Amino acid sequence: MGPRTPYGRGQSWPEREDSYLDEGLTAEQVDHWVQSAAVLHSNGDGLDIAVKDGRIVGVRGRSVDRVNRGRVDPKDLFGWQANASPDRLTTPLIRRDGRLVEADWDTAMDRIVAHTKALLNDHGPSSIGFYTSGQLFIEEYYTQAVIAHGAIGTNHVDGNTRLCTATAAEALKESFGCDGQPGSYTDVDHCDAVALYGHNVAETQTVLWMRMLDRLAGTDPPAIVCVDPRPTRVAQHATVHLAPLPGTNVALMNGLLHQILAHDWVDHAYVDAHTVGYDELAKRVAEFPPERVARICDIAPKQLCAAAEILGTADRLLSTVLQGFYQSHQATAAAVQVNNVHLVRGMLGKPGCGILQMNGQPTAENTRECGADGDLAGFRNWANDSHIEDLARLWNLDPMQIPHYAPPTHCMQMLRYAEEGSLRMLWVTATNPAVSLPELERIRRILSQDRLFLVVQDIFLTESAALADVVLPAAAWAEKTGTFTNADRTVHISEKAVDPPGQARSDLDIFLDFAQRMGFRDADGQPLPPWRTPEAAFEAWKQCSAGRPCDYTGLSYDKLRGGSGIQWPCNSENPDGTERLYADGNFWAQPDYCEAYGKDLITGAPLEPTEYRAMNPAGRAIIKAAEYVPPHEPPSPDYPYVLITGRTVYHFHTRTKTGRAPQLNAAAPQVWLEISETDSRRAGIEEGDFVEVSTPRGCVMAAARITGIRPGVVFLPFHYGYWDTPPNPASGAHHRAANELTLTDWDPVSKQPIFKTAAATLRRVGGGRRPAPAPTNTASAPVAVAAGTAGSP
Ligand SMILES: Nc1nc2c(c(=O)[nH]1)N[C@H]1C(S)=C(S)[C@@H](COP(=O)(O)OP(=O)(O)OC[C@H]3O[C@@H](n4cnc5c(=O)[nH]c(N)nc54)[C@H](O)[C@@H]3O)O[C@H]1N2
Ligand SMILES: Nc1nc2c(c(=O)[nH]1)N[C@H]1C(S)=C(S)[C@@H](COP(=O)(O)OP(=O)(O)OC[C@H]3O[C@@H](n4cnc5c(=O)[nH]c(N)nc54)[C@H](O)[C@@H]3O)O[C@H]1N2
Ligand SMILES: [Mo]
Repeated sequence: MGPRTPYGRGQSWPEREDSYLDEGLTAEQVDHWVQSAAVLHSNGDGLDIAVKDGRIVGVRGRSVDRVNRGRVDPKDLFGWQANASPDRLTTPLIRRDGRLVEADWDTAMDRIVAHTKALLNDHGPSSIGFYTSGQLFIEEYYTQAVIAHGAIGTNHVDGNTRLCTATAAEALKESFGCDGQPGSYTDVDHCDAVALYGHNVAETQTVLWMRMLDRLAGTDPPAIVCVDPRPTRVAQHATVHLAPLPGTNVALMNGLLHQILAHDWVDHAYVDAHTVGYDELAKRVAEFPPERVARICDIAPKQLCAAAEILGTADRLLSTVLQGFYQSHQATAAAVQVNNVHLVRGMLGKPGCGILQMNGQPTAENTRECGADGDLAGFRNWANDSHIEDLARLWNLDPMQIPHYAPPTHCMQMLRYAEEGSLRMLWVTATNPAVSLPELERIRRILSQDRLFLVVQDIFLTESAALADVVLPAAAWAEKTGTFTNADRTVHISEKAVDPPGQARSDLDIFLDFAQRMGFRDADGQPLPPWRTPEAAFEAWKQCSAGRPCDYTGLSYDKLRGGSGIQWPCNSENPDGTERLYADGNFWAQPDYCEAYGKDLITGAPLEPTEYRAMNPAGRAIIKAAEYVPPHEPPSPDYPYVLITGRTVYHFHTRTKTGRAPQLNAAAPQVWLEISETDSRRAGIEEGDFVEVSTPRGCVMAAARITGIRPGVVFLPFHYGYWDTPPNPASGAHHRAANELTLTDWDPVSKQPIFKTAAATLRRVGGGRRPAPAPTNTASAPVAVAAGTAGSP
C-alpha cells in the first residue's frame, strides 16, 4: 500500500506518485509517456504508460487525476508485462479436423460470416448470441450493441457483467429508477463513517483503500463497519466487524434497519419529501429484532447494535457494496437495503454521503451504459416504447427491428438455450467463461457441443478459446485507443501506446470488419454502423447518451487529454462533470424517463408500467422492503461447510495477465483453501496439507491455509483455471478451479449467479511439506501472522 499520506476530514487527498519501470531503467531513459488508466479493477486509476523503442517498459500514476492522485494498484504496476508475453495470440485460428490451426483474417471472418448468414436464414436472429465483457472500451461496446440489437436484431446479448455488477445496476434501478452511481470517491474525504458490505476493498480496489487508510491515519478518522465472514484487512481496521454466515445478508440488513428505525435515527422530512414505501419497510424490519437476526446470521446481538449505532448516528455516512452481497441468492434484496439506509437517513447527494454500489471490472459501467449487456443503450427502458423509438431513430432502423418483447436475455439463460439447442452461435469477447462461470463441467459440455458455433476473441489462447470453432486475436489495452468509466462515473481516455503483436486487431476493428462483410445497412441503405474510428464511435455514443442520465455530450477526446478523468453526466449544464447524483432529491425515476419499472424483490417478477405509475407517479426514490429467504444450498451432514469464493490482491480473475507477470505470479502461484482453526483441528488438517474440497458438482485439490475465517466457512480463490499459465493443456487433470464446485443458480432479480454459497465437504489427502502458497499479508494471512500484525496495513 506504500507510505501513508494522512489527511483530515474535509481536506483534499495528498498526491503520491507511484511508478515501476523495467529493471535498471530510469525515467529519463523513457522515450515517451502515453496517457491511460488502470484496467485490472474498476477504480479507474489514471496512469501513464512508459514506452521505449516501441515497447512498454513501465507505468506511473497520474497525480493530476481525481481518482488516484498518482497512486497505482500492485496489479497495474506489474500486469502490463503480459502485453509482451511470447504466447500472445497473433493470428486467427480455425478448427479443422478437430484441431485449431492458424488461418488468415479473410478465412476466419468468412467462416463467421457464412455461419451468421446461414443461421439468420434458417433459424432467425434468436439463434445468435453475444457474450461480452466488462473489459472493452465504450466505443467497442456501443458498436457491439448496435450490431447485435440493431443490425442482427437478437435479444441474446449479455456481458460477464452479469457475474459482476448486474446487481449493482439492478439495486440502483430498484431504488432510484435508473442505473448510475450516486456517490463519488471524494466522499471518503468528507465522511465520518464508512460501511463496507461484502467488499474486500483492501485487495480489490487498493487505491480506494489507500484513500481510506490515509483518512484513518489522519485527524478525525471515520468509523469503519465491515461486513465480511473473513478477517480481511478491512475487518482488521474496522470499528465493528460483523462476520455473518454467508447468504444471510438480508436478515442482517433488516436487523440494522430495525435498529435505525427503532431509535428513530430517521430523517422524516427527507423521507416524506423524496421517497415512497417507508411504511412497508417499517412493517418488515419490525420482524427483525437483534436476537432473531443474531440467531440467523450467527453474530453477537451487541455487535449488531454497535454497527447500527454507527450507521444511525453518523453525520456523513459512505457505504460500499460488492460481491459478498452481489453473488448470493438474495443479492438485489440485500443491496437495496443499503440504499434504504441512506434514504431513511436522508444521506444522499451531500459530500461524504455516498452510496457506491461498486463496479468490479474496469469498464463494467460502460457495458451497462452502452447496452452491450442485458440493458439497452443510454439506460433506455425495454418496456417503454418511446425509448425503443429513440434508439430506432439513432440507428435509423424500424423500431420493430430492435427486439423488446422481453428484457435482453441474461447469460445463464443464453447458456441454457445453447444447451437446449435453440442458440446455435455464441460470440465470446474478452471473457473466459470456461473458468469464470459456475459449474464448469456443465459449461465445458455446453461450449464444446458440435452444434454450437463458438467464436472466442481474446488476447491469449484461454481455456475458453481452446473450445472455440474460431479464435480471433485481439489487440490489448495500450495497443488501441478508447475511453472507459470507473465506479464513480469518472471517464478516462486510454491512448494507443504500442502496436499489437502479429496480426492482432482491436476489438472495434474486428466488429466493424464483421459488419462490413455482413453488409449491414440502415433504413436508407447506409452502412450500419457508419463509423470507422474510435473517435467517431465515441461521437456517435455521445449522441445516444444525450438527454439520458449518462450524458457524455460535454466530453470529447481532446477534453479528456492532459488532465484528470471527468465524471458524467457532463453536458452543457455540467461542463466540468457532476460529482454527486441526486443532490436536489430528484431522481431519474419518473415513469416516462426511468430505466426500469422494477421487480418483486423475492420472485424477480417485473412490475407492469401501470403498477409502477400508480406506486410512484412523481418519480421519487423507492424504499423497497424484503423478506429474508435462507440460502438455497445450506450445509448438511454430507456437506457440512459453507464454501465461498473470491479474490486475492495479486491476481485478476482467470490470471491471463497477472499469471504472466513474474512478480504477481510469484506472490500467489497456486490455489489454496482458507479454513478456520476450529475446523482444521476437527478435521485433522494442518497448514499446507493437501485437501480435496467437494460439492455435489465436483472437486478441487488445494493446500490448506489456516486463517481467522469464521468457523463453518471455507474460502477458495477463483483465479486458478484448469490450465497453468502459460497454458499447459496437459495439466487439465488438476482440479483447481473454484467453479468446478459452484452451482447453477442466481438471484431472481438481477440474475447474477451465486458464487458465494455452496455446501462443501473436505477430505485430507496428504501432508504438504510446506505452508500453503497463499499470500501472508492479506485476508489469507495465517492465524499466527494475522494476530501479530493486526492493525497495520
Ligand atoms: N486483486 C483483484 N482485484 C480485483 C479483481 C480481481 O480479480 N483481483 N476483480 C475486480 C472485479 S471484476 C470485481 S467484481 C471486484 C470484486 O471485489 P470484492 O467483492 O471485494 O471481492 P471478492 O473477493 O469477490 O468478495 C468480497 C468479500 O465477500 C466476502 N463474502 C463472501 N460471502 C459473503 C456473504 O455472504 N456476505 C458478506 N457480507 N460477505 C461475503 C468474502 O469473504 C470476500 O472477502 O474486484 C475487482 N478488483
Ligand atoms: N467462483 C467465482 N467465480 C467468479 C467470481 C467469483 O467471485 N467467484 N467473480 C465473477 C466476476 S465478478 C467476474 S468479473 C468474472 C470474471 O471472469 P472473466 O471475464 O472470465 O475473467 P478474465 O480473466 O478477466 O477474462 C477476460 C478475458 O479477456 C481477455 N482480454 C483482456 N483484454 C482484452 C481485450 O482488450 N480484448 C479481448 N478480446 N480480450 C481481452 C483476457 O485475456 C481474458 O481471457 O468472474 C466471475 N466468476
Ligand atoms: Mo467482477
